[in-house]
Amino acid sequence: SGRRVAVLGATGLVGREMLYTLEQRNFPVSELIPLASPRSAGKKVVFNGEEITVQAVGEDSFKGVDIALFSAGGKTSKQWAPVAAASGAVVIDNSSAWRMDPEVPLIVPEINAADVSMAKNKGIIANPNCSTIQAVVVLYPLHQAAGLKYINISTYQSVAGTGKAAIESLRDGAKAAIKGEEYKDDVYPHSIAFNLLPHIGAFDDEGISEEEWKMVNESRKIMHIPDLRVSGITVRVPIFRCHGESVTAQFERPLSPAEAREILSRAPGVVVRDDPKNAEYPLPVDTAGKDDVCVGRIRRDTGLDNALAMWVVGDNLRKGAALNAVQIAEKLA
Ligand code: A2P
Ligand code: 11C
Repeated sequence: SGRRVAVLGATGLVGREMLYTLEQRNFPVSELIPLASPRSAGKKVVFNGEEITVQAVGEDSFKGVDIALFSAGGKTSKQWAPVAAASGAVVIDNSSAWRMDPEVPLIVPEINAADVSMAKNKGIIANPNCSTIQAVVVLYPLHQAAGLKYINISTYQSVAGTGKAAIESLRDGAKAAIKGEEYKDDVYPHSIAFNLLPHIGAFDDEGISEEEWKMVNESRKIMHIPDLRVSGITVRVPIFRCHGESVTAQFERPLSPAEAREILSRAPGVVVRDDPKNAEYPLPVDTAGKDDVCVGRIRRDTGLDNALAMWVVGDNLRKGAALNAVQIAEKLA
């Protein structure tokens, strides 16, 4: 027994993390089929101690596949998810291509696992954006207690969210900057080393970025709060892995920091680290490689009624991508 699992994008940062997560959680895999672009055909990946050859994705790649995990970008997903679904596979797609399709469920298992039944229409389940996932995992239990009215989020996002090429950009850009040399970044519009880029995804005519719209639309869809007010800014920062978020949340009813801490200490997928006087708060270096989203600095918002402010750090490749996708697969299996 076990499932035939294809991973499209198996050579990428998230794809590799998907293989590792399947292994680590003992997902019942009878056959693993690593897929990528023709550039990677013939490369090897290691899964459960076995070397497996990467294949270029094609029309026949999904024959007999039960579950197809996709993380190869939106365009690739638009092209291949319908092919995989027509072959009988359930696609769990990490790109933004299908998330807002009303026939496609957008799942964070701790919040809306029941929505997977919607997948019967298209055979596609969408995995949310990394920065959305880590915010809603923390916000939803507080919503259940006090009713969310408004959220404002500023993100501090690592280069891992951009993919493997961006890891080199940060490393090479930092080396060049330390030597005082010019560096021409070919991933970002400016060098990311020792810099902050308030620019994630393309801007619309109002000057709002794609990543900022994902925070708005995906949060509403996952938590089933269609009229939730959401604002913020998304920023790329020069760290390799994990996203940080400054989150302000206003509620219908009063909620004290102590109550929020208590609720979050029982919330699935969340760990509270909140003793600022002893310099204890969520840090990317501690959260990298961890499953749980870490929240701390929980405090009264000094400007709004019935509002809390907090600091949230999550591993964007794990809960933000691969782990959440594998948790969805576990719900199916
Ligand atoms: P490849 O390594 O062959 O380019 P990352 O997000 O870390 O940059 O990784 C992106 C992943 O998506 C890689 O596995 C990459 O494969 C894959 N990919 C990118 N474009 C395509 C495509 N057109 N068809 C199939 N896989 C693709
Ligand atoms: C980033 N959040 O950190 C993006 C990466 O919609 O899945 C993921 C883009 C997406 O750049």
